[in-house]
Amino acid sequence: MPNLGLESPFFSFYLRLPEGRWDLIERGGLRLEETRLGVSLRSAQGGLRWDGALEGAEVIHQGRETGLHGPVEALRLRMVSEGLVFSLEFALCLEAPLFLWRVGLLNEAAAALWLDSVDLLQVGPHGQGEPPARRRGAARPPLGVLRLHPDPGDLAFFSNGFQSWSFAGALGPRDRMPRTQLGPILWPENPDTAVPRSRGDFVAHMFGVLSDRAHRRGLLAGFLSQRQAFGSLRCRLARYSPSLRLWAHGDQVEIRPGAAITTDWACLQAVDLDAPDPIAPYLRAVASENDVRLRRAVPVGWCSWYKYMRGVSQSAVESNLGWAADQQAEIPLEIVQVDDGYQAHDAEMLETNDRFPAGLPALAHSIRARGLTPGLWLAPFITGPGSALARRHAAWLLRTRLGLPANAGSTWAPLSRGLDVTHPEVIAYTQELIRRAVHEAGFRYLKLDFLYAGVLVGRRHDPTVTRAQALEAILRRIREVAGDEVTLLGCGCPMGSGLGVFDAMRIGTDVSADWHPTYFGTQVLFKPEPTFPSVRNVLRNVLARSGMHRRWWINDPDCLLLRQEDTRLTPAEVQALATILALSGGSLLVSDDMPALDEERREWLSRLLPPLEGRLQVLEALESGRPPSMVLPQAAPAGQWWLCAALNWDEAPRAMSLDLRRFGIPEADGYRWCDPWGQQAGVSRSVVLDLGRVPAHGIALRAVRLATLEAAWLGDTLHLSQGAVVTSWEPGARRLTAGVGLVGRHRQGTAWLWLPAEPRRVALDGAPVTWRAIGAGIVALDLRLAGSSCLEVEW
Ligand code: 9PG
Repeated sequence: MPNLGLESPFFSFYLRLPEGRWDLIERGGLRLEETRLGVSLRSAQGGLRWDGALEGAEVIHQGRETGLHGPVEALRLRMVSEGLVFSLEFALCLEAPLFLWRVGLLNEAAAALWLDSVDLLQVGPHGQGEPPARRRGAARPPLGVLRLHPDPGDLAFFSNGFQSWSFAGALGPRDRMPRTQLGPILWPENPDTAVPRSRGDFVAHMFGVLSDRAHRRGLLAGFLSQRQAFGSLRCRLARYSPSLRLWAHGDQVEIRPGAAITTDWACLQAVDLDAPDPIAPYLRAVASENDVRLRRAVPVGWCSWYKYMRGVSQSAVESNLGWAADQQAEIPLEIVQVDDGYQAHDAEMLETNDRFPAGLPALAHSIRARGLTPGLWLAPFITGPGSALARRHAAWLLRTRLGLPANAGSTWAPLSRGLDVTHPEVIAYTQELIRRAVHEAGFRYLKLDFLYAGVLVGRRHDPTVTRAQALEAILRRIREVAGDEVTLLGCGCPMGSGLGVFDAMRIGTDVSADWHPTYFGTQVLFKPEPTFPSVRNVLRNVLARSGMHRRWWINDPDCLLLRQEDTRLTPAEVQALATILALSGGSLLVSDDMPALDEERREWLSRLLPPLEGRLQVLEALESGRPPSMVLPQAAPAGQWWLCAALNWDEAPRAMSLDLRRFGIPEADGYRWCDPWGQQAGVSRSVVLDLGRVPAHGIALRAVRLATLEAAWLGDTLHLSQGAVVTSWEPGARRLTAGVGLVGRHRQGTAWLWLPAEPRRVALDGAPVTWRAIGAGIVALDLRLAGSSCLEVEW
């Protein structure tokens, strides 16, 4: 059989026969050559490995077709070998720089097989990564080459972590894979993937991006879904011969005679590092593959955890509820979410302890009675080792092959245990828990936490499903029972498993009132921890995973802490947290003792509501572990503008500037800017805005607009968007008429306008407005808004 090929406007693909190795050549210069597949299995007799060779394979189909990912050129082959039928599918998308492929396996033999892993991609000198080849001492044939550029430059790898709390970010050749020093005390990462220890040697889960920072090119490798198997990557950076392995975890799943398994689609995307949204083709393909529907508004509210922790009480919830209800006109929080700590004991999640004398249904009712949405935390798959549940239902605990309960980490309780989510009684218990929380107690927002505890490595009641399949099945049941009207938030959840199920997903570790990880007042040992609660770790993940927002779900960056007492955060750090959470557009839950907040922090919160529209673009997210620059483009009646921010990750103040060309802002004769935190506005002829000294861990925010000859809104202290309060804008030659206000809200503050001439009259709903000229055509207005008003300016 001759070699087979596929062509798209982006790639050429060649499958070399009979070796089964393949090449992918991109028009922009990226090349993968002699890449190979492989499957590792076990039979009762011992290990088996198919190395991807396609002797005797037949082509089932070759041609153009249209599916979920638009028109593709597709190729399907089938090969039979010793009772196993391997099927291979390759597809080149014609409208996006995507290459997709997957491997199927049908057991036509008389005996069962157990799946170790399916390698979708092995390339480079270390392409095989792990054993088994090495374990058995087999000779390792040279594997192909991966080149991002003919003369490779400075490489970096972006690693997406396994679950919500895991590290996500970019790493360079001198870095080591971030790992916890707290060992098994912390939650287990994807438990059957070792974390490499040498420099430039990394793992990622679901997807990762290898890039060449000098030539601004990258390669994304990953999976479009995590329904069939968890997928991982291992990447070793070496300038001339980086290695990449992409595999699907088989979890030793049993493939009985007649049974089949097909991997999720693997995917490669060519990446332009300078594009405004460099991995959008992949992120969109994942959303369509998983039938993601964004049907909910961004959650906004209050959460009990970071103020009260396990000591939360009904009276604490009621006092914050009372505050939220009373403040609606200024601070419209919607959700009041009770977190961990209400339970009597861990066998009966919905039975409350004596700090909640009225019980959950009454509490949910009182929240609804005040016009807010009741929310509840539940951790359905984790339990303590001595819990009543563990004692009563020993068979529900997932066990290792040695019969010992699998370790879920000492996170929720010391030596936590995970449940076997394939056990019919566990499924029934979970459904009942959700049914009661939603349909009996009346909660409309559920935070489902510690979900990784459902995918520990062990022997399951149903040995024929992978960990990913087991989690997918139970999460779908949860959604069915909860119904479509309930907002579900995934937390501590393997990222891909939440797709199509959760409305919102936690995308980072827990926040805390410290910039760096701190434990009992010390940073010794804890400071470098990559996933320990801290603002630094939260912000790193928020920036790394911003592209998922409003594509995969609503990103939940974790809570905002505004308190001015009982915190180690400086005002600049609180402002950085507040600004980035708001710019991220994700869920906005505040977790303080609200009645105790001072006026300044209350005012900060009111500026963040309602949440901002759009998706934050983080300029160096794929190439720097501490990306400083971000932009949120805005378009509204007040025109088009850009919210540009620079974060100072350093421990000391630093002079910073914004080169507007890098933020996707067109070149113009001049720019106008507003600094809402610093309460200043100005004009600039230069395309580089000087930000002055940004405090340690502080942020500088500028709303930037192109200079025109028409009257323009430059920004305000009313809403962080710097323009969402403008509902209509009609500038004329001598006068301006504008609608301003936020529905149902009282707001008072300053707005900065640029006007062609000094105003003769400024009025709000006919009443005069105080204003002052601050130079360069800019006037500052003092506005007091109640709902919608009409602003008139004449000059
Ligand atoms: C309630 C909390 C909050 C929080 C969740 C989750 O590794 N750990 O020890 C660890 C403990 C707690 C934790 C995350 C990790 O927090 O993210 O918002 O709901 O549970 O117990």
